[in-house]
Amino acid sequence: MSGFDFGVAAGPGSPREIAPQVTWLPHFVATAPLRDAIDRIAAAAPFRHLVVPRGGRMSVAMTNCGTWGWHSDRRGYRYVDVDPETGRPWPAIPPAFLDLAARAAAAGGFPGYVPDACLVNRYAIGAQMGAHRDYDELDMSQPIVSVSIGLPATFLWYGARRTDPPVSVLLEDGDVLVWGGSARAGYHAVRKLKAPRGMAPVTGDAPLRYNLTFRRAR
Ligand code: MD3
Ligand code: FE
Repeated sequence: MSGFDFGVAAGPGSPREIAPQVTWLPHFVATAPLRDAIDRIAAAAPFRHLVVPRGGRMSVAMTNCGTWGWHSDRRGYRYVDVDPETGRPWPAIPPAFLDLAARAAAAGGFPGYVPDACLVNRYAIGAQMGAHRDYDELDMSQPIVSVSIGLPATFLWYGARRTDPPVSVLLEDGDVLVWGGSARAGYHAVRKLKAPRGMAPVTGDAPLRYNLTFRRAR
């Protein structure tokens, strides 16, 4: 099935190139402040399940912050500067997010990163993202920075062909991935989110995973 497995967590502060120009930064950031910021974003631009052009509803709920927000409906995929749900511009990217994205991009070999879009994905138990490529952005030389928050999920990296055996990475709370260059147009997917087991829900936290995906859309 998988070409390689990186299921065992590396220690914090040990960047690892899991494929050419795909850098994994395990436990790069403390996520409690990020969760609070996500709650504020969602208060202004609620999470919603977008419809894909063929009519299906995505299992992942999404919202955005930034000048541009990713949107999908029957007409296609695109970036929009007004939230079609609220009729208002998307909330601004919080300064702490911009700082995090720039520090992570630099650690992955892309200094001077200034994203103008941040897609916020929310996975409940059972949600998944099928194999796809992201190419709605104008300048594909700009990297993407992804920040995982909450429950762990298995991320699959296929690379140039979706039929190749994927590299599998268990993304945990605080992990960051940076993609650029040759990896920017690669196929990737997220496996169906599993319910946590073996521990009582003492924290009162909802069983969710969030992913911040920073992009340069324009
Ligand atoms: C590699 N999100 O929103 S983030 C997405 O965990 C998406 O929610 C996943 O794929 C998630 O499009 C994975 C990592 C990611 C995002 C965009 C990429 C990896 C990428 C674009 C090109 C190459
Ligand atoms: Fe993607």
